Amino acid sequence: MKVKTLGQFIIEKQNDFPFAKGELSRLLRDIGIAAKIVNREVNKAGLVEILGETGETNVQGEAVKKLDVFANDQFIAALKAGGEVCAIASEENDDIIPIDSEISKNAKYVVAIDPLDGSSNIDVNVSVGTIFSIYRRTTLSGPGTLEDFMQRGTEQVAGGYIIYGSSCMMVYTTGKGVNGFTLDPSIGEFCLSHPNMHTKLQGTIYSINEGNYLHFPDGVKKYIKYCQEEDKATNRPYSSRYIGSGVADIHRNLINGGIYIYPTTTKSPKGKLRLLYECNPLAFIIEQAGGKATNGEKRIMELDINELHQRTPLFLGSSEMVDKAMEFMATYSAEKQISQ
Ligand code: P6P
Repeated sequence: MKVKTLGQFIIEKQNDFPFAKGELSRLLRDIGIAAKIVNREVNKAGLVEILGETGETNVQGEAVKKLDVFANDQFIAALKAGGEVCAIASEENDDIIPIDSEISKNAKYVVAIDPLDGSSNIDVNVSVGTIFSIYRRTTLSGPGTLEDFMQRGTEQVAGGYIIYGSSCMMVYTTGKGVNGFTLDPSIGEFCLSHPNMHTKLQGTIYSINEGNYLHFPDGVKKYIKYCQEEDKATNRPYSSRYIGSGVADIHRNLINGGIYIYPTTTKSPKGKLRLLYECNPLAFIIEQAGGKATNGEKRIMELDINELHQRTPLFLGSSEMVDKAMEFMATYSAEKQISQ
């Protein structure tokens, strides 16, 4: 099969956007460059100098791993150097990073990013990922502001993730389907390997941290029991697969079918995953691939956002599985839902 690189694909698809003058193309290319640099270090994570913790904690109160900091620095540097964004929001930074440079003075976009999701898995060699979301700025000029990020997921220009696993893949959408690119280290290029990705309407995998079972909403408890029932006609019991790295679980479910659920728990009464730079981009991708993403009641991409690190429950994956989980939530947990 003729190899098509990410760069060639982006230029080819640029015609999907008649008014595009190449800024988004360059922005996606900048993200790809940072991803290759991060992948190189993730692959060397077994070496002492970048393992272990910095001793700091991030805004989420989580121990920050050196590779977290490295990945954050790489994406911020690449986005600043590319000149296409006027501000960045990162899981690793309490506040937004306004960009006020000569080359970015006409920047039209802002990027929200989780530079290394699942980083607690770094030291045990489990796949980790980067998740990113791109919006058009809503403010008129100058460095971007918090307001530029307070947009619903439906306003996203692009959403994507990079998974640093058995191979390094970049998967993204600009609203015209989902495409996956695998890094070919021999040429240092992401090459189109999964064109026009679609998830199955129905899968047989459910991904959830059942250690929190006691504190799940009743609807989630009932759905888990439904997944575990014997019923050949509906291929149950399903398989439970939970890696603890959301990008890895969601990527597997995107390809094989399945549902990922991170509901409310006592430790995370509003859910654990963040709306801006995890749930919205992942929801954009899964919807474009024929799946669904809700907070247990409402479509993720229609939730109002009013704080940078806002959390939400997440039910994401094959549409018939999300529908079934929603049925149980409506029947058993409606009154407890965090409605927005
Ligand atoms: P728990 C990683 O921290 C993350 O945000 C997701 O990638 C992952 O699925 C989840 O949290 C793991 O959380 O509480 O099950 O360890």
